Amino acid sequence: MKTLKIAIQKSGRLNEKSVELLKNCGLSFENYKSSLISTVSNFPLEILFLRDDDIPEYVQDGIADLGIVGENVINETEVDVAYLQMLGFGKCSLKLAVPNNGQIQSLSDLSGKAIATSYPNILKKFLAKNNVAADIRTISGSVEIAPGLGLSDAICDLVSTGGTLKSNGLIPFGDVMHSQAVLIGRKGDEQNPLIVELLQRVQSVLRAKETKYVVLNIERKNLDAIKSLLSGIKSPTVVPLAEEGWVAVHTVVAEKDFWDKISQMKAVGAQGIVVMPIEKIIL
Ligand code: PRT
Ligand code: ZN
Repeated sequence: MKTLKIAIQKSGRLNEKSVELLKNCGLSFENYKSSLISTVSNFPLEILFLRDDDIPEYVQDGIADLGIVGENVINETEVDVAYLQMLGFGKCSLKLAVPNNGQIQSLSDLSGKAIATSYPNILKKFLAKNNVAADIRTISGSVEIAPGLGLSDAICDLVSTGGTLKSNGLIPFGDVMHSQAVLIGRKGDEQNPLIVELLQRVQSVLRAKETKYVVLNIERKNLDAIKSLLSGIKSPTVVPLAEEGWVAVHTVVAEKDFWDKISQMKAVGAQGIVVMPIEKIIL
């Protein structure tokens, strides 16, 4: 079968998490900072290390079969690719931001104003949808300094913590889009058995991240109360303890409601609760 190629960011915000995800999928490869391509030794896959801006087109044009890239880049390059899996990292928002002098208060105040951005295509569509006729100034980096330099009245840029906006005297003003890293593929390729296999591995790693393995001790008489709290993969595993009348319960708990569940378990008599990370969950 033809060796797959996956394009990931060579260096930058998505590189480390992309490499980590592939390694967690059990793929063995060298990650030399200097190389542009790395061969996986235990799966028919080559990894191409590229600038993120090139990844969507490489996938669309078939130079790579798969790619990991931010949705913001996909939307900006206006390619037609298949979203195979949202990856939950690289989260940020593309936001409008204005100087904190109070002159621009609403979207309509942007009419006739200049907005600096590295995302002209996304911004153009957003402004058209909101009936705002503004002048888009495309700049390739350090967008946040544009108003201070007199280049623009507002900006449209990616924000994660908001620290960059703040330190440049800008206030966020409206969300243009939310973004996170996505695994993309070429449309029509979804049934390729190697892609199916790799996608299953990715999903098992993501699922495991969202859950914790929990072992607890409880008196057998309180077992039903614990069971009603749990919605594990199947019903929990129950193992008798050496002490008469007590059992150990093994289960998985979703990360998002983890602390609530632990308090509820304690309230019905759970003791000696041990929590462990899960590496993979294969359904
Ligand atoms: O060299 P290459 O072209 O591959 O990389 P790049 O410099 O274009 O991109 P890079 O590595 O900066 O970002 C890659 C991807 O990470 C982006 O396309 C987004 O999908 C995602 N991402 C997540 C972010 C941020 N968070 C982010 N905060 N990309 C950029 N930023 C910028 C932000 O604009 C600000 O200037 O980081 C700065 C700090 O942000 P605050 O809000 O935390 O201060
Ligand atoms: Zn880039």
